[in-house]
Amino acid sequence: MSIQADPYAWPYNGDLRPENTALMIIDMQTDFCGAGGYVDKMGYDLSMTQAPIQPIKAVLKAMRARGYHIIHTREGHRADLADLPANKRWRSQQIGAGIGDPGPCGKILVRGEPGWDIIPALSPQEGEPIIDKPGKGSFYATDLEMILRTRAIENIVLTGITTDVCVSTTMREGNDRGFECLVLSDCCGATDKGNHDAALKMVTMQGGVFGAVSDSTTLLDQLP
Ligand code: C5J
Repeated sequence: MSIQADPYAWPYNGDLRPENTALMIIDMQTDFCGAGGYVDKMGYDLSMTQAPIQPIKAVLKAMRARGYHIIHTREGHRADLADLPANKRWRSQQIGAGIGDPGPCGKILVRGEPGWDIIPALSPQEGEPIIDKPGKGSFYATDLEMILRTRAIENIVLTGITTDVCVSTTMREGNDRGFECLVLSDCCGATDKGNHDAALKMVTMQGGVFGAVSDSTTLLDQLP
C-alpha cells in the first residue's frame, strides 16, 4: 500500500498501515495562525498560515477514523523563560513580537497562555500525545523519538505550520533518524509563499532527500 507522491510512491517499501504510521500536526496554535498571536504581531499575512486548517481537519478525521496514530506539537516556553535562548528572545523583540512579552493572546509563545493553545478546530483528543517543544524541531529536547519507537512507528505524515521552519526542521530531524516522512503540501503553510514552495521543492531533490511530497486529496483517495 502506498500514496502517490513526488518523487516516489510513499512509503518507499509500501508498508503503510495504521499501526506503523503517524499523522503529525505541527504547531497549529493561535500564536501561529490566529489574530493577535505571534505571527500576527510580526505583521505577516495570516491567511497563509490559516490555509491548511481545513485540509488538515479532513486528513485528521480520516486518519483518526482508520486508527492511525495522531501526534500534535506546540512550540512554547516555560513561564519563567528558563528554556528560551537569549538570541531567540532578542530576535523576536527586533521584529516587535517579543517572546514572553504580553500581547492580545497573553504572553507570546508561553506555555499555558491562550495564544499558545492549539486552535479549537484541530483540538487533540484524549490519548493523542502532545509534544511541547522549545525549538523549531519536534525531536530536540522532547520525548517524541521515544514515543515513536515505543509505538513502533516507522512512517510520519507531516502537516502544520510553518512549512519552512517547524515542519521542515521536524522532517529533517525525523529523516535523519530513519523515519520515512511524507509532507502534505496543502496541509502546510508559511509566512511567505516563496519559502513554502522552496521548502517543498527541497524535499524532492536527490530522489527524495528528506522523503516525499503529496497532498490531502491524494492521501484521502488512497489511504488504506
Ligand atoms: C516559527 C513554527 N516559524 N512553528 N515556528 O517560528 O514554524
